[in-house]
Amino acid sequence: EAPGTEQELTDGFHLVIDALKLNGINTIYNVPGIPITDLGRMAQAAGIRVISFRHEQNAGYAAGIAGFLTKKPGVCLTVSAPGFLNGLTALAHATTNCYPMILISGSSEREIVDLQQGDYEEMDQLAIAKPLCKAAYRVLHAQDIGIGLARAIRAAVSGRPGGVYLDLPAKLFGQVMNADAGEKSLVKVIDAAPAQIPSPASVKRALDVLKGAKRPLIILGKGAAYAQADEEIKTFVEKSGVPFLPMSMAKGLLPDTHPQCAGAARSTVLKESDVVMLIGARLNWLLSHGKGKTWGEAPKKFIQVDIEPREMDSNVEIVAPVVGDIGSVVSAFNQAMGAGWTAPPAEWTKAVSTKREENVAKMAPKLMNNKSPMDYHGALGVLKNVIKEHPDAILVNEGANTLDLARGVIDMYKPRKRLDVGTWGVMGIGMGQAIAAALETGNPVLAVEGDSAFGFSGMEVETICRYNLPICVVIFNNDGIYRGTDVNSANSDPATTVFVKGARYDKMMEAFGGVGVNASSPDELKRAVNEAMKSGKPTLINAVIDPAAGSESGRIGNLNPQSVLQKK
Ligand code: OXT
Ligand code: ADP
Ligand code: MG
Repeated sequence: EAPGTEQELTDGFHLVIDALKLNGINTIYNVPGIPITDLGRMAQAAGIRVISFRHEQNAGYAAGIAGFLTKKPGVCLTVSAPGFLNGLTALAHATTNCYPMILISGSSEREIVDLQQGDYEEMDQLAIAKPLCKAAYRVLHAQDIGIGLARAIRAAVSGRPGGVYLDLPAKLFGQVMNADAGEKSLVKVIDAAPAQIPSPASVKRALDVLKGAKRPLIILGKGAAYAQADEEIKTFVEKSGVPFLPMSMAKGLLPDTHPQCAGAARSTVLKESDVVMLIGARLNWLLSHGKGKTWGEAPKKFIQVDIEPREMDSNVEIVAPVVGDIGSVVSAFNQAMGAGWTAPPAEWTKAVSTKREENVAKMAPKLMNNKSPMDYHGALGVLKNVIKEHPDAILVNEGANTLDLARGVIDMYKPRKRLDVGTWGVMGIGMGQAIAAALETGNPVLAVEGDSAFGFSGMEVETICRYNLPICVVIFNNDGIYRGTDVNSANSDPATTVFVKGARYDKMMEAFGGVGVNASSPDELKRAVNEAMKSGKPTLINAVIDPAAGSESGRIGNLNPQSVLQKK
């Protein structure tokens, strides 16, 4: 070959990395291995943050919550078959929760997989992923990498956000092409999540229904938190004068201490309201499907704001559906309301605030108790003050009693600061979400974890130490699931819901160089958490909770099926 005629080349590895960077994706959550080890190395060398986890499910939960926090798809990268399946739970979770996420998985060669000839980690991953996510694509040729990633990004963030699977067979990475042609093949996605403007008629209809209400209620869901339309939402709620009820991950959109917040009067407002406006919240099990005892006798009219048209009438009739993105819809509300909006009847707003003050006052003394071992309220009283003093800290929360009681006790003050188990009530989101929250926001993280919940992702404390993240994990250690007191009288096996008594989870953190503390009283807990917030060092506090303090399934014990044969 004559000098000067050599072609500059690129390959599949570099095209994937260039395509990610072109679209502003600067973090990958992964577990390395064949065939994606070098992809991770090269991505890191190219300036992408590649965060390596100990299990793909945790990397996937990290990617999903990164999507929720940033409105950009969080990317999880896994190896074939088993790694893919480990990541798939998180992809399905992201889809269920409407978080934008892309699971990129290496895969085996099509020729062998399709003839089922037993390739290394053989599996028809695309077919398996398809029913569990919003969209699934495979790229077979290097020149299609740009388009493939563009489709994945757009599918993840446009309309109702969700999880997307992108299948990259091992052979693709080594495919070579001309570098210029490669660069030209990349696609920068323009306006990936276009504004979806509501029809003026739907806006008017919704406001007319709200205006006619005697006992109106606004329910804010995690879609409203996701939308990042914080100012518009605050303006709308305050202008309307309507009491608002935040779903758990919408807490803090307006402070829980806001005079219109009805969080502490939940059952009252659900029962007594006559018009309910849902903003980015679904009438699923968490809202008792919009009917039954929870919603009381009085007839209800529902207004629903959602980007997904098919969400309307999913459980009950929606008299005023408003389809659009929450930012556009709520600004349209604000404009259409004008100056002449009258607040709801004082009788109603007064009744709500009275109920709320009653409930808050009833809880207050419990939060001050100084028992040792602690009960939930004694321990949570301490953590409530920590968040009050550090309103920018992100609270990650999972468990049963640990989840339900922390949700009620710990007030949130700012949007998107409470991250929890979401729509499925899944255990295992803890460490993955804590890691992504710390990395994506730079804020300190307080992870409040049931001892069972923590076990699903506990090995990631090594990851927390490795990246030296400002995460303080508090384990509510009551020796088991719901309680540590169950006894099996049939044989010498422990009861199914109990763990080793008096376990010392703090030692796990010490094993990797972090700070471990055993706290058996509220005072000890307070000292340890304050120290962690001050130092920013990876910390794990084993908070010793009375094993008898919890109740079966926390606040949702009613969902357990009962055997008629069971002897009492
Ligand atoms: O109005 P009323 O009077 O009703 O009062 C309400 C509020 O007004 C009031 N309130 C307040 N009062 C005073 N002050 C303030 N600030 C205040 N705020 C509120 O309090 C009450 C209650 O309010 P709340 O909470 O808003 O209302 P409520 O009625 O509870 O709301 C209903 C729901 C449904 C919206 C709510 O309960 C909710 O969001 N629930 C989510 C529940 C959930 O998702 N749970 C997790 C799943 S449980 C189970 O499945 C578990 N597993 C199985 C498993 C899972 N999940 N995943 C996987 C992968 N494998 C297995 C397991 C293994 S939990 C679990 C482990 C459990 O053990 P741990 O050791 O981890 O945890 P511990 O239990 O601690 O041992
Ligand atoms: P929660 O559990 O807090 O009640 P859900 O996850 O049930 O919340 O509901 C979130 C809803 O928000 C979904 O129906 C989703 O389609 C919707 N949503 C998400 N993002 C937006 C957005 N930007 N604009 C409008 N609706 C949105
Ligand atoms: Mg427990």
